[in-house]
Amino acid sequence: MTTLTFYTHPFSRSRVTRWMLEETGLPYDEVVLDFATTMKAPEYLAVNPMGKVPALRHDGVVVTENAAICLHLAELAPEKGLLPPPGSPERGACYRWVLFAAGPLEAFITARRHGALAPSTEAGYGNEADLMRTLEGALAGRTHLVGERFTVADLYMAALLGYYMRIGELAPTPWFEAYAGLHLQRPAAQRANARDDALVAARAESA
Ligand SMILES: N[C@@H](CCC(=O)N[C@@H](CS)C(=O)NCC(=O)O)C(=O)O
Repeated sequence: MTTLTFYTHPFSRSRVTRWMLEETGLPYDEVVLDFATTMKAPEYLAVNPMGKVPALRHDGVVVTENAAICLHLAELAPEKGLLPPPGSPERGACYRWVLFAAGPLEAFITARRHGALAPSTEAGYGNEADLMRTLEGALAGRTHLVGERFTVADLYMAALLGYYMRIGELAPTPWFEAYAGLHLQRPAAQRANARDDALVAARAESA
């Protein structure tokens, strides 16, 4: 039997992983860590030497990197159709958008937030105008990034866009709001958020 252990913190990118776990319907154990303490302790550094969350242990093998974890989970539940068939052009497009969000988009927003943008020809993220044109071209008037159904690409992109709009790092254009708003209403997203919100509340009470 498959065993999945999810290492997490409710105020982190792990919320994206939890949403994905909930979409798959697979059972999982969770280990909730604290920043700076248990996340940097030898026990957890043996799981992820980066001392960061999320991480997923799958039958004794560790997968880190949110995008890799989400793609892997999509493969573990093929009946949910969260990834198009292996080798199909649509599968390639899914990889494209998950990695575009996890790579250029995240890196650009983090660099800009900290006032450290690199020259656009060197940086994998290029520049803001090109990034926004690419995103708007993919999302304007559409509800799905790939084909006509919800995939892991929509999960990853909607989670990121929703978060960046909430913290004021992305202007809430009508396309972005409609797209993220639609997918964030999915029952699995709501279950995931409810679990993380409960973890936050429990910590506030015990503090
Ligand atoms: N590239 C990693 C980034 C993970 C990451 O930076 N996680 C943050 C939380 S959102 C973290 O664990 N920070 C704690 C620390 O670095 O001490 C991924 O995409 O999973």
